[in-house]
Amino acid sequence: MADSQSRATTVQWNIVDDMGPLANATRREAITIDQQLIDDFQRDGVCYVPGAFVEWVEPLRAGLGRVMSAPDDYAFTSDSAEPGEPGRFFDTYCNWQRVPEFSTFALTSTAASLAAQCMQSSTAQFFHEHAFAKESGTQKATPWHHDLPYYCIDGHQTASVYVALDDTPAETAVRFLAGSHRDGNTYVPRRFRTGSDYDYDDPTMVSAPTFEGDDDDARVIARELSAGDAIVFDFRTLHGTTDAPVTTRRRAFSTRWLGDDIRYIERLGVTSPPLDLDLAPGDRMPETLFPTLWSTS
Ligand SMILES: O=C(O)CCC(=O)C(=O)O
Repeated sequence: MADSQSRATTVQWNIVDDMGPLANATRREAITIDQQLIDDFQRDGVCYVPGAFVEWVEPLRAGLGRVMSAPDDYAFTSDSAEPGEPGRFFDTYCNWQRVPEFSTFALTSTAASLAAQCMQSSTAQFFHEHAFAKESGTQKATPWHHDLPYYCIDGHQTASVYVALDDTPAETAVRFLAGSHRDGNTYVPRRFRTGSDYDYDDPTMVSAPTFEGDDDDARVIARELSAGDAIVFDFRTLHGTTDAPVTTRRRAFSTRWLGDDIRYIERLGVTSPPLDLDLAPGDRMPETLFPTLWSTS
């Protein structure tokens, strides 16, 4: 998650009033994954699907490249390496309506089906996309965090489908704390730029732990990735990286999916994205903005 205040202005993210017609006009292929992967996801909060999106690597790189070269033309873009720090740590989200490669991925790839299976949900509703790039030389860690408390939603059936867009050694790949999705804690969102917690005045949240030099911690899962590999993880699973130097550019594209039990919640601080929705706690997220792209019923 980015620090949503790190760029003062942002273009409007929702430029299509109703995504329903596009969702209805497109078809998504199914993927059937081994029960073992679903068991991994349910137990650890994360599973790995090698080679799942190889054909999407080039288009997604192209889309991300345009956003990176003109960030002011896109919504919610951040550079989290401070001036003077080596490399570049860029992220951007909610641009799927502006970047055809991103919307085509959401609307036609197997990601919706993959997410639904991992969540064990009869539906997968698209929430948004989030893309990341660390350039060679970057030493900025991704701070340990989990995603759910950044969002105005709550529930148990969530999945991010994270596609590696470059071959990435385990040392600099995103890593996960196995089982943390079930630890019962809600962790205060953290700024990517400073690693500091948001100023949330929510007594139900606690500060996330960090895992420095975590290679000896058996609970930490970190794997080498090839471009096109997918990681699927629960919004509640703690994840982050060390500050090991990135030796070759590593980019990733993540889509966020909501399952059957997900409902709107009001948070006691700014959310990411900072949505301005006319909803009451307990409402379903509106289909016009967040279309259901997978349904087994
Ligand atoms: O790739 C990374 O370092 C961070 C990824 C992340 O935080 C996410 O997808 O939620």
